[in-house]
Amino acid sequence: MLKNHLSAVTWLCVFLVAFVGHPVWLQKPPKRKTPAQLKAAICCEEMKELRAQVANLSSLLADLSKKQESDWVSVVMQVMELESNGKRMESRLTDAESKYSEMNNQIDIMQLQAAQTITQTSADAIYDCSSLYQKNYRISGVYKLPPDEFLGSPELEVFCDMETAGGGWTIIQRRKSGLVSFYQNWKQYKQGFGSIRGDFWLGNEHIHRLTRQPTRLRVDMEDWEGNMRFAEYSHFALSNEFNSYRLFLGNYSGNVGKDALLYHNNTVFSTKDKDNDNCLDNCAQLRKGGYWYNCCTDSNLNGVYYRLGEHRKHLDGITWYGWHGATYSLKRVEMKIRPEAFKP
Ligand SMILES: [Ca+2]
Repeated sequence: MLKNHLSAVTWLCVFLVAFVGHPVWLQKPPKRKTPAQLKAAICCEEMKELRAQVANLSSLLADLSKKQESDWVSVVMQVMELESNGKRMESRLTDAESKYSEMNNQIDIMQLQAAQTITQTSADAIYDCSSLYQKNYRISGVYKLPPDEFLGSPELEVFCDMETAGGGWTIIQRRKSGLVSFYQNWKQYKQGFGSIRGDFWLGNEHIHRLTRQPTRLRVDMEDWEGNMRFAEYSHFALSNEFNSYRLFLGNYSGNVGKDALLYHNNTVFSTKDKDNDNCLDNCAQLRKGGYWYNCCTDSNLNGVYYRLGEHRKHLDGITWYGWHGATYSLKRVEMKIRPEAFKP
């Protein structure tokens, strides 16, 4: 019985101790969280925060990825554009290159043409009838030679014989009609006179200029019976006026008998107003012409034109002593020149 009693007391004590020691038990327990609970709460908040952050990040990532995507697209677009620009540039470059090459080609052609022009001006310039012949002018007649800029001489009208002995002859004297007097003064003989299609003297100044290059002379003659003869000289030149248009002749060839110009070789020109001959007489006045008088003549190609029947009276006719003698005046004479180097 005691044992039960003790046990009851013990329980009572425990109860009391517990009750006194912990009066709070009787109170309403405060809403305090345990550390674990706190920890859990903090975690949750952190989690929430983290989740929010993750969500934010995800959205950012999505944004970013969207942006990246759009950026990528724009990059791709830009690359494509660049590529097409590159292609365009390349094609422009090709165009430019082809244009450049075309221009270069044109420049080459122009340079070639310029070179050819220079060659033409030096080699193919028109000096006389032989130049015209080489340029395929093959019909005898009147031509105009361009002015000589070097000498300052004007344009010159000439008559070209493109047929006789290969052609290319510039005629310096003609007697055929008798309509022009050859009894002229120094000045007239210097500059020339007469009619280019009829009787004329080309002019000592022009003849001098034309014979600055090695030149041949040919004299074609016809008598009143219709016989034709010629004399040719492998070299022919006239000095300048200061040297009184002195005559220089090379080797004779031809079919007109005796060479009747040899006697006049190395003599100077005389006219009625300028006696440069080798005689006490005035040969020009005696022979009524202008010529390279010696003392006085073995030929007188610039003498007086006499028609058939008149020519035996005087010694001043158009004579070639080696053929018909001193008193026979010829019907027709032509003196013509061309370069020694001319090849028909
Ligand atoms: Ca004299």
